[in-house]
Amino acid sequence: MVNREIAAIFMEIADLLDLDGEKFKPEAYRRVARTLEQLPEDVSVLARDHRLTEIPGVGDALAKKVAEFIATGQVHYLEKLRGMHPPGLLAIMRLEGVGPKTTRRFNAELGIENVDDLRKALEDGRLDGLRGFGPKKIEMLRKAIGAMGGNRRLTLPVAQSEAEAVMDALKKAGVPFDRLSYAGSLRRRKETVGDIDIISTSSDPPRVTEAFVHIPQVGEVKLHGDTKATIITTSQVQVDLRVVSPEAFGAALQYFTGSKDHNVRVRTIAQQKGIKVNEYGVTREETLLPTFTEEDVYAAVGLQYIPPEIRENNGEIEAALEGKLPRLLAPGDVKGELHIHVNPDVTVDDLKPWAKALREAGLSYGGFVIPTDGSKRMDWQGIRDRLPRKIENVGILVGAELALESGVTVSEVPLGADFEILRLATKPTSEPDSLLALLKTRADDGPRIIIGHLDNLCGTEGNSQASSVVLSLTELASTIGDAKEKLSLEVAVTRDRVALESNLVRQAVDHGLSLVVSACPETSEDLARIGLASGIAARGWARAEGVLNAHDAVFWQGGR
Ligand code: DGT
Ligand code: CA
Ligand code: CA
Repeated sequence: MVNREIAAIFMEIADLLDLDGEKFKPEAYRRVARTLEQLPEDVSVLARDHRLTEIPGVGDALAKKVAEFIATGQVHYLEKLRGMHPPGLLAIMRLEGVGPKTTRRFNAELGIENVDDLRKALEDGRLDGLRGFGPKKIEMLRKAIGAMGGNRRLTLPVAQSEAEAVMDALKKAGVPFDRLSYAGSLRRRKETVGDIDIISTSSDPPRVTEAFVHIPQVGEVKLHGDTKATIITTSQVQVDLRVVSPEAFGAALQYFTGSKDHNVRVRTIAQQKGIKVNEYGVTREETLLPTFTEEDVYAAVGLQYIPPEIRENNGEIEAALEGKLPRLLAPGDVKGELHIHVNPDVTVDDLKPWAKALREAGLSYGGFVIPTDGSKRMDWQGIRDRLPRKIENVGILVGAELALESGVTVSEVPLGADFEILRLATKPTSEPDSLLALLKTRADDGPRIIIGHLDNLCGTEGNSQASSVVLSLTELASTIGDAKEKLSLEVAVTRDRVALESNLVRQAVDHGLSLVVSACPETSEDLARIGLASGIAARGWARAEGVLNAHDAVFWQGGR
């Protein structure tokens, strides 16, 4: 769905118009952008049916731009606006406490074109004499720049969409390469990512790096060589690119996927066998062996293939040496999404576009969840009976979502719903014991329970923040006993965050608790994030067997 892409374009147009000092236009673009982000319908369908102007806030002029993007993948107006300003100015304008006016002044009075220029001007004291720039304002600026540079890490979903955008741009640049993959912590599906690493193969590496430093996302070029390059994008994300020959792709991908600790172990094991492993390949008896794939690397060292998600030197090497690695959950194992929010008055027509999107995402059922605060009795059976069990072969489940904001006094169980999501939104004020008792009662009497937002409650056992830990997974698993068969923990990746960290996932897996992986989608496009959620689960060594929505719905739905 292109809605999100067009929304991003309108947001950028709004920012650029702000920079021009336009008064009302920017807000008009932003409003439409927000509408587009929430719109359940695909705008390309609306464009085809000449219904674009039915979107609130969209007149002929905006409709034309939407249609232009759908037809050409570009909006000329945006290109024109971009051409009128140095590309680094937007990043300055987005700094805390800096608006369009100040940005224009930096540019006009001091010739500042990007954040780096601004940093230097601060260091040189060139801002000190500037009208309206007292020590307080300068300190604020220093902080804002400090917060964006250096140790800022991205969350996994944000890094993934940055990487996809960069790789798409590179593909569109029309240079000769055949393989293109991200590596590093992003490929390991780490919850936070420092920088993005990309590996590609080509018969003409300099042409690839040349194209790379000219993609539209480039804010700054840090390094530009024949086989490697580093850019900082306009949204301040570092991207490293390496170009290697096809017969070195496996070794390079393995090396740059890391982790460093994992690589050190692999190399040591290789050395003991008289084999050398590095980013250029595998060398045995002075001969460089081709490694077209990572499988070639692990096979040469005598290790079972190890999936990227668990390459952390956390037991995976030992298991692989013995050939005892479990088959971990893969994105293709997931059969349903169980966390799609709807209103209590949801109709079949509301569900139809979702059924289509689920099918197109390769899923066979969807869980439609109605949030409640437990204060009002809801006719769950009535809602269930009102909606079909299937729409064109896609299973329709109805879920009740209860947010336990404070205290755990809710006794009502949502009989009639297919499942319940208990969102432990904030730390309950009551004791862990009563929370466990509540879970047990609900698991005994009600439908299957999925616990969301567990991070607020649990911590890694023995960690330094133990005082903030309300309950441990060990306690949870042992206290609820057999009821744990009807309880699953949600591993969710939303637009900007990961809701159950993989170290907790691994504890849950060790305790025999089952999981649910979810993208918490707001639009059909968001369903792609299930791949990230399943990556986090795999990082916690989850197998398909232990993931509820990697099973057909009938497997677990009947048991209430
Ligand atoms: P990040 O970016 O901080 O989230 O973490 P990574 O793991 O992506 O780290 P990065 O980008 O510094 O390097 C990518 C991979 O390259 C890393 O996982 C392993 C490999 N690598 C980088 N530097 C070294 C090194 O000094 N020794 C070894 N063995 N591997 C390295
Ligand atoms: Ca990295
Ligand atoms: Ca890197």
